[in-house]
Amino acid sequence: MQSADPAVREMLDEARRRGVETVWDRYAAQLPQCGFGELGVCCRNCMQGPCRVSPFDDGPARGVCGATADTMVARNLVRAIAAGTAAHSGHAKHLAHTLKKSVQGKAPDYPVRDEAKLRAVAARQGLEADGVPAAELAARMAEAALANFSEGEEPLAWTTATVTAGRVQAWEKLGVLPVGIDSIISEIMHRTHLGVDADAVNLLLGGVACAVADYTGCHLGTDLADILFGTPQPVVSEANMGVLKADQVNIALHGHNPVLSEVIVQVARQMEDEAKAAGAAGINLVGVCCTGNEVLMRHGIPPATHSISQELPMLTGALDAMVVDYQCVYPSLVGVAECTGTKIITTMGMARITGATHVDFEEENAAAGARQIIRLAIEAFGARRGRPVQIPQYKSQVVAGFSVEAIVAALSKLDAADPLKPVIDNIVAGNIQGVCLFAGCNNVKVPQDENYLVMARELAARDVLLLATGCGAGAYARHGYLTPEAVGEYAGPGLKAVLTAVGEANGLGGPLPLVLHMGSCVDNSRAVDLAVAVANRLGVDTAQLPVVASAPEFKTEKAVAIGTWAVACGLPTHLGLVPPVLGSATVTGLLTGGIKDLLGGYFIVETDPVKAAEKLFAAIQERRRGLNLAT
Ligand code: SF4
Ligand code: MSK
Repeated sequence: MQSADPAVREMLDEARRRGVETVWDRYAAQLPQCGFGELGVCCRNCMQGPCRVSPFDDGPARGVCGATADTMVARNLVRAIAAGTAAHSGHAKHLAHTLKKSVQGKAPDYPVRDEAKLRAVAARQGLEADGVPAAELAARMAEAALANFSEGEEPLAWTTATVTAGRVQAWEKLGVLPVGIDSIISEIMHRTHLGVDADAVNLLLGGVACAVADYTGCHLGTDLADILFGTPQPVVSEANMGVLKADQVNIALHGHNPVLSEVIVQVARQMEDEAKAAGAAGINLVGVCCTGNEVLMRHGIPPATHSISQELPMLTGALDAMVVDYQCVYPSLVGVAECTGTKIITTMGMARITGATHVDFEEENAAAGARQIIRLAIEAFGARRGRPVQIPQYKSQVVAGFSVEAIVAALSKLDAADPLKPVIDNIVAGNIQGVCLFAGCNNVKVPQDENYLVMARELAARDVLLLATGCGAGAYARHGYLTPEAVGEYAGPGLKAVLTAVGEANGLGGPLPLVLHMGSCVDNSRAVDLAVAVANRLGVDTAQLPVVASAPEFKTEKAVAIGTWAVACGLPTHLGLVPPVLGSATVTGLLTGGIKDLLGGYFIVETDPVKAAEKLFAAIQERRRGLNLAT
């Protein structure tokens, strides 16, 4: 099975029928993939290479410069963390510059939409806010945010203000508190250059420091997006390819950064008449990947698909345009679009694809750029009239929008004075055994969504509260797990009672959804906020909580960075694929064992989703015992 999603399977049949190549075909063409690469024991870090080290005793044990398998594996891993950090923090920096342009009057389409969040973040970051007008405070916020990127003398303000005191101490002791996001990325590139750091343990500690910077970038990304565009609140929508509408101009918003997609959402509403004049019934925006998550969370825009199936909505014949910003956008989209008539529109100068239509998007002229993009889609709609359309009739109800603010507001209906008390009481009583955050992507090496679904069912039945972000949340959206109905099907009695009590206190007449959708990849920071709030309320560190994380189908370097900072935050963190580290027993041993003594968190590598759920539940039980809670 290539995918657990029936809409994806239907479109894969269509792709085969029409001879359209997809990610699964290209993966098959790559097999067998390089064994050295899979083990992490190849190196191209200088022009004397590429070098590879034999994992057995039948070949060279060192690269030309003398680098061992340990050095190569560690260097490769921490370079991946640096790349992931560059991506997340590049996204955050983009938002900081947008906020700065907004307050300078250079970006009129970006008012501060959430002054309450602006003031809350200012208070947390120690910015003087009393009596300061919102515009002035936003200017200070943009500067304070940007100050996290260059190299300072102190640990990053956004790091130390958002985690427990215990984490700050643990990271300080290990020397992994970064003093600049860009500077640690740069340092990693330096120390992984030929002839610099050749000690695997030291390299990995550098990787942890960079991952802490990645966490910081993610948190900045979430905070700034909320300030500019609003903090998500629960929203009802639908998900899967059945959300496409044959008689409308269908536009997919794909990538990560909401800077462009937010304006497209606003402008599309104003251009309905133009679409109707072209013969369409209206404009239908849909999401793909994390840009899709951003607009789902804030506007209820329905996601069509995620990650590895991103090529397939085009096969319906109904997708007029796919507008992309950056990250996780497959260059293959252009080839598929040639067969289907979809316009692929790139929008960022640093992320172009040969053969795509490029509209250079600038915050200064955001609405005009959005109009230009939507007009291209309306033109494509005109060109597709008369062509056959096959939209898979699959879609699921979705309840999303669970920011921490929204969760606390929902809980406050049970206890207005102490909103976290109901959660804590239920964790103590064992009605909620623990919490699992599902993060990460789909990966073509795993049947799409399958690991997510199996693990959610296994853990929910054991009364584990489930949170999700990124394409993991997308998987749950498409399969109906973000619904109250899924609680009845899969939740254990304790979890069901808690979700029902909160739902009913909020007038829903039933439970909250089985899985709480917290947002995009950067919004994993929201889950940390929740864990930190609970830890602080209990007077413990996050490394003691019965909270675990899982990336069952991870793919990107960003996911490697997130997994590493989840471990740094003290969480047992599951990986559903084997990362390229097995070529070094030292690195493998440290990541899955030794690091626990240093950080509390550690990696659990398990490709079988049933066993993975068992191992995560065992980790939750261990934490419960540590807190003297009943197991
Ligand atoms: Fe080979 Fe060393 Fe150069 Fe890597 S850095 S390619 S191991 S010589
Ligand atoms: S989009 S990073 S495939 S979650 Fe955030 Fe999805 Fe992973 Fe990209």
